[in-house]
Amino acid sequence: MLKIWGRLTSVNVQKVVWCADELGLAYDRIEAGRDFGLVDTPGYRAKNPNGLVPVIEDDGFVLWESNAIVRYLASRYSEGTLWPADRQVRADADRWMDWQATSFNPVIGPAFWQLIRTAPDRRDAAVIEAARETGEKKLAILDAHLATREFVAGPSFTMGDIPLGCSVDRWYKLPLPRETHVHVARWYAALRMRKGARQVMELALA
Ligand SMILES: N[C@@H](CCC(=O)N[C@@H](CS)C(=O)NCC(=O)O)C(=O)O
Repeated sequence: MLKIWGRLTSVNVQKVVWCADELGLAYDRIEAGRDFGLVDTPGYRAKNPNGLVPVIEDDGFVLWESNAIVRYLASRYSEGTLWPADRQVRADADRWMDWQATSFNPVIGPAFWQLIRTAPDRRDAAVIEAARETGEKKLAILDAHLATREFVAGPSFTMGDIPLGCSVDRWYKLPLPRETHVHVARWYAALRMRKGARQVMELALA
């Protein structure tokens, strides 16, 4: 059976769990990271020398890096659906996965750390405001893209929606004033309806 190591409060673990749930895969999730520890043990480090979550093991194949895991699961278990058959549609999905990891997540990360993981008396309002402002600019890019398509890679839900869906979920749950991005809001509402997204969407930030 597929094994997933990682605590569900990690946005990167959320991607993998959502993908597995979306695919209807049976899996065993082992708590790891932060309060659960385990990531510094030799056994875990042998699987992931970075000591980070998530990690999966599928038929003896060990893989870390959340977006690589989503790609692997989609290509193995959902060819033609989550893993689009058309090369250009697949590249589009892929592009938004990279954008999530390299452009959007690094921008909203500081707001998350300040507002959720830092005691109120130690928060830096300037860091929060900078993250909010840049986050809104990034969301405007996604909003313009979603103005002409239902999901990030076209009319169908693909792997490309999962990492970004997890990050946008995090963004919407942060206690921040927000600008309206109607297309992002419509897309996010559609994601929230998906059975596979339930574990992620129902979770409070921690
Ligand atoms: N690029 C990696 C980043 C993994 C990562 O930073 N994981 C964080 C949680 S989101 C982690 O393991 N933090 C330490 C911990 O939970 O103990 C990925 O996408 O998988």
